[in-house]
Amino acid sequence: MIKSVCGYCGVGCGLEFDESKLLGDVAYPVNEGKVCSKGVSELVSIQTPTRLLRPMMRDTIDSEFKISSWEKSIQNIVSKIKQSKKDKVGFYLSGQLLTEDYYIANKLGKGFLKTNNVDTNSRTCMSSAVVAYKKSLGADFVPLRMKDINKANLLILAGANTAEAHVVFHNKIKKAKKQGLQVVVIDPRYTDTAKIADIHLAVKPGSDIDLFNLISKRIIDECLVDEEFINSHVNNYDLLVNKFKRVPVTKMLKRTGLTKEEFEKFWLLYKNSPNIITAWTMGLNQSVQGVDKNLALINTHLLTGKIFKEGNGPLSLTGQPNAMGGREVGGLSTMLAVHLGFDEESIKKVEEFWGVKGISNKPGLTATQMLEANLEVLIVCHTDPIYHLPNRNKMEELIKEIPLVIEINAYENSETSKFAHIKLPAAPWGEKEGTQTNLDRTITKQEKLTRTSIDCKADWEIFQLIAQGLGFKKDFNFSHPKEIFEEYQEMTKLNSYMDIYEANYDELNSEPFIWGEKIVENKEFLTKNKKANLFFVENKLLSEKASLEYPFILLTGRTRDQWHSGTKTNLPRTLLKFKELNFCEINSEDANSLDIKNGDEIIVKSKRGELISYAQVVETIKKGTIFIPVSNRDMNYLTNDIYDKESLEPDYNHSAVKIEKRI
Ligand SMILES: Nc1nc2c(c(=O)[nH]1)N[C@H]1C(S)=C(S)[C@@H](COP(=O)(O)OP(=O)(O)OC[C@H]3O[C@@H](n4cnc5c(=O)[nH]c(N)nc54)[C@H](O)[C@@H]3O)O[C@H]1N2
Ligand SMILES: Nc1nc2c(c(=O)[nH]1)N[C@H]1C(S)=C(S)[C@@H](COP(=O)(O)OP(=O)(O)OC[C@H]3O[C@@H](n4cnc5c(=O)[nH]c(N)nc54)[C@H](O)[C@@H]3O)O[C@H]1N2
Ligand code: SF4
Ligand SMILES: [Mo]
Repeated sequence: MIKSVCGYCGVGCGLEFDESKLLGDVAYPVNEGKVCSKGVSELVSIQTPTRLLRPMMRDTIDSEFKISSWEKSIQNIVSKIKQSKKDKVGFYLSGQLLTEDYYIANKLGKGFLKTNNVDTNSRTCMSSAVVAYKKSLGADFVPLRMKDINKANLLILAGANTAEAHVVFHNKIKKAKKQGLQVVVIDPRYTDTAKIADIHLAVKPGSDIDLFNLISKRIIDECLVDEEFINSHVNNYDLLVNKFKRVPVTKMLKRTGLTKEEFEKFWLLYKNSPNIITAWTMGLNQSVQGVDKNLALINTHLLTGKIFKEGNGPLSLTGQPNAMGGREVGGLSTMLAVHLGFDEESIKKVEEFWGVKGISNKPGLTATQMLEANLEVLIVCHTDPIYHLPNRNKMEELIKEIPLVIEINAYENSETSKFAHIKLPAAPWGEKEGTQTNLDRTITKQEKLTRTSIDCKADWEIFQLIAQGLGFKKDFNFSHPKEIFEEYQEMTKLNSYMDIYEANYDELNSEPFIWGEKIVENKEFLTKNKKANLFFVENKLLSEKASLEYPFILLTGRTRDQWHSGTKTNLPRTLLKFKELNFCEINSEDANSLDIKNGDEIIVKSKRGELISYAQVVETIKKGTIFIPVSNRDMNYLTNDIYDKESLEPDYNHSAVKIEKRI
């Protein structure tokens, strides 16, 4: 029997591989044997005809791909990189890569090529949470664990649909409910998660800052502030209190769309709950004010001292399996490595560690900026930007201008592949090994369960080949992921609070390592003066507004059995098709007024583009709002490319659209 870990979502469930079957690992602390449909079918998806199995090349994106060799493909990439200015090379990575892949790509990009253009699709996902945690707590650090829900009295889920997106965690919530946990869901839709809630607050899209500010206001007004905690652990309290004296309470409540009664019922539960966890995901992060939404939420925990205390805290639910590991390595263009920034001291430490000189102190391009930066070479690995970036028509035009687009993928049918010149075949889950960190700092190991397909390579090996081609053989001479992990572990010693060097690679698949527990025990924030920061934020109403021409607000999100673009889950031979792939939820009153019936073919249009879908007439979504699942690969023809000014995360969730019945 081999133990491994699921490579889909941020929960990170332990799996056991027994006689060609995958089961949940009963002894594994994260999931105790539970697993969802995606986890158990990991192996099915590597046996599909849509795998990319050979390197492919073509001169222009209008010609056909031809099979190439590794040697020739790498040579082409290397010579183009050599001819290019280093700030015209971009590495577009993914929160689904393993830590070792990230480490090699980051070391090559920032350390040896001297370009900080190393970023990841986490930019479209968690970057608002990263920035907010850093601003308020001093570091990108999740201050509690999933199991804390067993000690909490109240769990607030804001813009998070755990029933579909963090399935095994959702199971744990249901179990904790039986022990008395109360659940509040804040979501414009009555989701499957809302069904288990004691209170569902169907807020208007984009109004979360108002709601969290209303909570903070009441905490202050009703003297529920933990003054002792504030005095010794929190900055900016007086400033915040002064600001809150003048907030327009009635207007704020009106913007949330909630009635006074709804808010008061929630407030009663809130103020009578000794231990509170607030968890959030894309409903807050993917916003033009994503960072502010996070800060408004974190404020409520700092004011009440409900943090660094069992059963309490602001819990960012990371989506991808190793977005956390990637962030720990430093795979964002706005950081250097191991949570260090681009200050002189950090650069010096990292230069010494890697034995290089001249690391740039300028933050690199974010994933959301790369296509607009006239790059000469773009290397995309384990992600599909043309599928996932907003305003797709514009992105398609931009990527066409890049002279060399390299795509490293385990499957051949991504949307980005339509714009690639070179495709390199990666070994997927099960054909390789390496480590990942789940959403609550648990470091685990994926195990190799079957032989690597003949011409495929692990992602780190591919980056290493490029590095070697560029002449950096001595520093990129790893023969096994364990060696990379151990070099990375050494590097974590450069950062005083990272204790990842204490983990033991060989044991990780059965005994995961939880890093940062000392920070929690010591209750020490990671800011300069060891105190957390409060920030006053206001809803600036920056999202696109519904208008007479485009009267609906579009929400997009997950369904339980599909994984994003579906290269691994939308397969003819699997059972992973319980829900339709292409539907559009619309409120029954809205549908009536447009004479749209269930199942009707519709065209959804925004100022930027359009797509075809099928109406699902429901009562579970707010009037004026529609929902399209991310399994509709065309969703981003509609979405707006405006970004949070600090995190550069897109405002995916709030684009104005109209609907026409297709005749
Ligand atoms: N409108 C809208 N847009 C969104 C979102 C939204 O909610 N709404 N969500 C955003 C978020 S949060 C995210 S995380 C992104 C996700 O968007 P993407 O990351 O683009 O989506 P995936 O389909 O997960 O892409 C993963 C790719 O990796 C490939 N792959 C699988 N295994 C391997 C492997 O082992 N190695 C390599 N090299 N490749 C492999 C898959 O075939 C696939 O093409 O989308 C973002 N875009
Ligand atoms: N099955 C499955 N699971 C996944 C994934 C997958 O592709 N498939 N992807 C993984 C990834 S990368 C991610 S990032 C996570 C995402 O995990 P979630 O964020 O939980 O998933 P979404 O479906 O995007 O849910 C966002 C919710 O926010 C709500 N929402 C939209 N606008 C607002 C708003 O203004 N305010 C509030 N309060 N709510 C709002 C939406 O209605 C939706 O229910 O899922 C992970 N898990
Ligand atoms: S909940 Fe997430 S980690 Fe667990 S089996 Fe499902 S997809 Fe995998
Ligand atoms: Mo994500």
